[in-house]
Amino acid sequence: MLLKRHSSEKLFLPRTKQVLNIERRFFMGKALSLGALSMLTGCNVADDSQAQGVLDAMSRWNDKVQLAIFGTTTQLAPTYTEADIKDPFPFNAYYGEDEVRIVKEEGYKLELAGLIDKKDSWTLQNLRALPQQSQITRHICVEGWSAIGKWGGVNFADFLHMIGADTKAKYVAFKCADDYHTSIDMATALHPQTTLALTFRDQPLPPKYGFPMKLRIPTKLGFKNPKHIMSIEVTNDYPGGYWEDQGYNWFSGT
Ligand SMILES: Nc1nc2c(c(=O)[nH]1)N[C@H]1C(S)=C(S)[C@@H](COP(=O)(O)O)O[C@H]1N2
Ligand SMILES: [Mo]
Repeated sequence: MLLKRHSSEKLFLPRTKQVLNIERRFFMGKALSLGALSMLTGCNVADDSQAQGVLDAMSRWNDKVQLAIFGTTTQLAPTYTEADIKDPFPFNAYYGEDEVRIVKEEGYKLELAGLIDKKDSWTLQNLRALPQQSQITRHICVEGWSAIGKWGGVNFADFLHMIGADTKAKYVAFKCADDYHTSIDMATALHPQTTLALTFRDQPLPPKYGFPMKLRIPTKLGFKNPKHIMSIEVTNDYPGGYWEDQGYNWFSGT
């Protein structure tokens, strides 16, 4: 069993009923998603009033345990219909909406760094010329709200392969136009739904939702979805992140 790999390490597993339940399900060989978490805990993660408790329980897990359980999952996040899209879609950042960072398209270039063969920077025009995908998925914020939105852009796995990224590396890290940064594991970067999103509801990403681009990861909590991306780095050195460095659980996903 996967968990055995870490059995010699100190695990900080709170033995709450929820966690025991989840562990039990894991040993029964079931994969977990945020939807499955709802079923297990009897709380609807998608319901704002119930989400907080479940998400708090999740964030108490040790990252390594989560990686052992979820690390190789290719399970897809649920998708929804146009009618389910939340309007207006909520804005969130570590600052208020009046301070949204305005990035100009003119002169913008996405910078690439680290374990990547072709490090040439990308204009928005060049990114728009690549094949595009879009999905309607639920964004779940650790603060206890969720909303369904539609994001479109470049399949991130295709992009990583195209630029010759070392997909055996551990992490992909993002620096943003504000002081935000975050990082994800390579399995999540290569997940088929992970999208370098250039649009929201088929329109160019509005400034408040992260113009010129955000990484849309429907299998991760909202704070793992960086907006206003300026640079992408592939690395084996743990990069952390804005909230992760302040104690939010790094894995935070399914
Ligand atoms: N650059 C940047 N990205 C960010 C954040 C931020 O403050 N700055 N906040 C994160 C959090 S906590 C959430 S919930 C989502 C909110 O995205 P939205 O404004 O599209 O709802 O963006 C995430 N990405
Ligand atoms: Mo969030």
